[in-house]
Amino acid sequence: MSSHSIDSARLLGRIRMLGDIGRDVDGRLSRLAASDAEKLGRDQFVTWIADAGLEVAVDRIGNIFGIWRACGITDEKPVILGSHIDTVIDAGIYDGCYGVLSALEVIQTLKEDGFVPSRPIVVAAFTNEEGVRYAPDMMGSLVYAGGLAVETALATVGTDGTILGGELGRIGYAGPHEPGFLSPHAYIELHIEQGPVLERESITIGAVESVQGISWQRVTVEGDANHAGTTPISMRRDAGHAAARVITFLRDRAKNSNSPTVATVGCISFEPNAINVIPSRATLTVDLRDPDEERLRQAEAALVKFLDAISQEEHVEVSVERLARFEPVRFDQRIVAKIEKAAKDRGLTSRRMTSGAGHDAQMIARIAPAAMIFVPSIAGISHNPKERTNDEHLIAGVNVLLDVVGELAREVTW
Ligand code: HGY
Ligand code: MN
Ligand code: MN
Repeated sequence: MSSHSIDSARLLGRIRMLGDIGRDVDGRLSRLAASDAEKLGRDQFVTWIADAGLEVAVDRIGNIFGIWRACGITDEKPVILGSHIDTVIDAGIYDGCYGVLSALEVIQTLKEDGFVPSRPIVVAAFTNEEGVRYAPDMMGSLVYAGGLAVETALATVGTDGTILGGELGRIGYAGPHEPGFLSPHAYIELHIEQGPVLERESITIGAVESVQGISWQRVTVEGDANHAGTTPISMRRDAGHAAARVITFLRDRAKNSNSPTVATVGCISFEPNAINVIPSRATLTVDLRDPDEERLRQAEAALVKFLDAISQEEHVEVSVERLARFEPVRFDQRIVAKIEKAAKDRGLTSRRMTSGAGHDAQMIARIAPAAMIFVPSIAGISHNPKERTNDEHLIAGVNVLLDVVGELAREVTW
């Protein structure tokens, strides 16, 4: 257990302060990637890392890094810790931001306490983890890990018709560094669980050993607009009704699957979207997830089959666009064990678990040993302004992060 201890008031104050940055006129927190609201959050984070005496670096996809090269160490691979500060729409204040600000707090504490690492220690805030404005999600870390060409990512068209590269340039975060310019010795991410498991089992620390697979698609159903009053049901090519059948099919299949498969239709729109016009077009997003790759493939295949059937029965055309596809990821068991030991040394309960949510760690795991630390979410709520974690758990998580990072940063390359 480290002899250092973080400045809890500084950390909790920053979480709350960042949580107030970028709210809309209704007070909702919607700091979407590369938006004006997110620029305000980015600027505040850069100020904090610069004030902490870290070297600020931004790469071409807008990932922000605060680099501590103690004693001028440059040739050793760094320990990188971080997460993201972009949010979903009407978000809570902990998702991503807790991990980034805790990472900064750990580095600042170690630096202030005169800790002497054998390698640089770096805080990272990855661009567009949420994928709400530009798909796929975890985009900045995916590009950083070499899973998506930076030019392709920069050319991504957003749900609002903007181009990511143009937006990053407009907000001043189209940085000079090539993604991947720092090759990590290890990567570790602290995050709220965003689900009900830890709270339900009264466990404080999640030693996350894997992340489930994710499949995102956009489905477009084309029918015929027609009069809501004069058109007999038998003559309709109703894109809205066909879309509704897709939603209930996905939910019923997941519910009856006796497996952890989950399915969500988070976005839907009708055209022309008028009360007395049969929808000519319905556009919906499908988010399928499963910890098992084979079951995830089966879920995708079942959807294809259902869409074929729907197009026959409802006399509509259906097209599908792939938005994201990530297989399940296993983290580095050596680091997971360090997390469990750090929790135990601090007298904290812990359990191994799979992450239901996607995270930047699953991308960085492609290029370095990586793992995650979870703390409980009250009532398992997240992606919702009611997202909460109590201060005692927030601090417990950062202390475990501090201990694990202290160990990883002392490791010499053998
Ligand atoms: O979609 C996710 O799981 C993450 O919040 N981007
Ligand atoms: Mn997150
Ligand atoms: Mn999220």
